[in-house]
Amino acid sequence: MAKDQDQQPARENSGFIAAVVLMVVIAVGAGALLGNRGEPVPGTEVAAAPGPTSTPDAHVEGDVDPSDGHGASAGAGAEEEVEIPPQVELASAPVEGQRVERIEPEVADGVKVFTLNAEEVQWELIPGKAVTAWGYNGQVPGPELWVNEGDRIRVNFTNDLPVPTTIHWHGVAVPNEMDGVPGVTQDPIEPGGTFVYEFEAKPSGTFWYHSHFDSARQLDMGLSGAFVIKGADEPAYDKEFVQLLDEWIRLPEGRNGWEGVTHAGHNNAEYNWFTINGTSFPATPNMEVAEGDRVRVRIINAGYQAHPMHLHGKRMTVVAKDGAPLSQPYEADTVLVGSGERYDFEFLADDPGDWMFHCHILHHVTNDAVIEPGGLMNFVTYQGHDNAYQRP
Ligand SMILES: [Cu+2]
Repeated sequence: MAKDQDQQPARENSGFIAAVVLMVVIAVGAGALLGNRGEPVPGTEVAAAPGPTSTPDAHVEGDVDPSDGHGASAGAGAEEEVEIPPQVELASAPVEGQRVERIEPEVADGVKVFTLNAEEVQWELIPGKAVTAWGYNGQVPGPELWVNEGDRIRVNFTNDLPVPTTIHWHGVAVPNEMDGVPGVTQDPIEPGGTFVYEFEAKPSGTFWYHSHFDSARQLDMGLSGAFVIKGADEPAYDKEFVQLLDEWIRLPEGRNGWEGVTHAGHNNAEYNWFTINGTSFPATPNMEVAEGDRVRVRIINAGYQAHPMHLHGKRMTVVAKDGAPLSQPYEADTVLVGSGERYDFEFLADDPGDWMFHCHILHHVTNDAVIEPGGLMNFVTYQGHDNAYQRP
């Protein structure tokens, strides 16, 4: 359309009208197709097929295989035929046998002892879509570590990666020699090597741990995890959830965008998968609450892009930034979480329903740029609640 206008500036207005008419035709057509249980109609050509959560400017171009491959590699001159995006399915579709979980420490002489290793794993972003990743204890991100303020913590770490690494305790008031900066506070931990991190857990708040060696690459390969220090004066919550955000470049055959490239060869603009706690919608676990619950959600942005996280149906009460309690909590329905930042919010579960929680950069709720809904999305769901809406 824009091309035609460039070539025929005198017909700009009629071109615009034609564009509007075409968009209406497409929208009506897509609506009719979605009414047909959202199933693709064989042989139907649809240039733009907005699903229930689509944005007006959502579009798919070229011959993009939505089941695999890199969205940016659309072939020139290919047929414009794409599948209708599926409707939002409420139920999370977790990857079998793969979950990011808290691990409990052993307690020895009053010290809480965690055992961590770093290793390469094949990690499924949604069922069947694995990417080569580096994780802790076979999890991507690493397991959640929850401790109490003032606890003595020891982490026995083994490096099972083919490259050196270290662990940095982001935001935690550790002794300098526990800060994990290679060449400054410790030697890099070589492949097969070990290191013992030991410190007092302080202050309270939402923190995270991550590699600090070749960190642009190693964080992006998945080497991060949540580290929560509970304060004694925190309110009692019925439910608490960590939402750790990250982005991935997944190439065909599940190769990671970092494989075989230097830093100069890596393009931060090419992220095509977006994850909460290591998985993309619909594999993201929902936040299941009961009516009357007081709920705290701890958002950690372990990626390199900012994510405006939006909760449907009510305002979040933001109570902490980077682990620090806010002297004046504030209300918001969208919270912009920059790289490395943490925001904690709470809410009272007083409106039974299925409430979407998602990034509002809507490219980030796609998987490989062509399957919407996906990416940074899940739901606050209520135990025992029957949604009034029944899917056709
Ligand atoms: Cu985002």
